[in-house]
Amino acid sequence: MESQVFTALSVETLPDRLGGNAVLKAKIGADSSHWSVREVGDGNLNLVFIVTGDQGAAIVKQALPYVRLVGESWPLPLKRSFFEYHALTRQAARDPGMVPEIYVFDEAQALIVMEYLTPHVILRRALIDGRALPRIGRDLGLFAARTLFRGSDLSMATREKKADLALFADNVELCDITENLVFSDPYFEAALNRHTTPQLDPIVAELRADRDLKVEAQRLKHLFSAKAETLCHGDLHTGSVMVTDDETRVIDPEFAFYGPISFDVGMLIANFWMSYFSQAGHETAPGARDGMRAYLLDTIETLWETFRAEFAHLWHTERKGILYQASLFEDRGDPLAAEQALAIVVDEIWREMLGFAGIEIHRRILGLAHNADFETIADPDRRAPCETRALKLGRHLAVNRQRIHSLRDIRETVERLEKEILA
Ligand code: SR1
Ligand code: MG
Repeated sequence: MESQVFTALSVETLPDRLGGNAVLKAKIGADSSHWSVREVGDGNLNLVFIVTGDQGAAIVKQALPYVRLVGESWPLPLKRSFFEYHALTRQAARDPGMVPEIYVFDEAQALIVMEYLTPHVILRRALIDGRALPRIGRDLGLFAARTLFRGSDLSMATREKKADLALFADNVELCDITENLVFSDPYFEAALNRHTTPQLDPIVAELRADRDLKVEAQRLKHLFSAKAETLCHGDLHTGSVMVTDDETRVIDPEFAFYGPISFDVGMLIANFWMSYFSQAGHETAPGARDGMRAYLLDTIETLWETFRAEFAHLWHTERKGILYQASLFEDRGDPLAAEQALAIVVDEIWREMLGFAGIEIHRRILGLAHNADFETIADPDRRAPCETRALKLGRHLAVNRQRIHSLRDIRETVERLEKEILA
């Protein structure tokens, strides 16, 4: 980049501004006068361009100094691009091939030039369209286990982990978004909240008066802010995953922070349950999406079982950090102690994960940042029952998480809710 002063790119200025970049030219073609540029950003925060040259294409993602969804009245620091870059490099090392390749990072311009994933589509969009992707449960379960285990004190050298913790501790403003938008705003009349009204008004009032729920939401916020266990993606939902039938890639880790292992897993699984409840709003005839519904619940089970199995595998093969040392367990001829500790750790992840999932469901229906699964159901009378069922599941998960023992139990609850006749 020619200038150190941040300037937002545009479709018109991008070829001139980046035309001198040797790495980009080598990737897509040296003659920038032949580049075509499209702005395709549909997220809440950033500019995203596809730049196509004579030899190929690349993505240029640039942070803006404010929240795009809201506008300049909500400033947001450009340094989120720095955290995204560093999170991507760590995820690439911890689960190779699962994140886009980075070509260029320009900190002053808050931009990352990266691999253009094609013919990939956003997973959320594919699920809305009723596409059953065969690999995602396994790929995402592996990604979660590998990145979360390998970013923690179970695996990392403690000096390296503490240095990384200090680096990501500065991602304050993005954590602040989650702390407010996810854990608090849904449970009171926050200014930017919205919901399907008047259809959801009664259940919204009920949830906001629910003492047990509010206490659980704050306990989970406490975990989010205090349990700096591993480097989390921080915004791992189905809009942060790109897919084909053969490949799964995870994008957009600008919310990366050191938090609970359970956080990413809970956020991700919540989005599959929301997809499940949204299917009734997308099917062309009652029951037409039954196959999709079964696929979504199966995918959740595959994802969790894969996560659990891979986490256990890494526990047995890569537990080189300061926690639960083999020198205390296996090396003393007591492998069962390591098994006992593993069972306790996984059980804790399970209970926390359920809580985070419940809260994520609530915030996508009651807060500022909704998701397309429900938003694309145009008729509010059709959307509201889908959202109501999801809200009920969210409450059940958050409040009863200490007493829920298996995904089979949750499957029964989900399928019962789906059949419930709502007043
Ligand atoms: C103001 S940002 C709203 C949401 O968009 C991001 O994708 C995160 O999910 C955040 O909570
Ligand atoms: Mg994002």
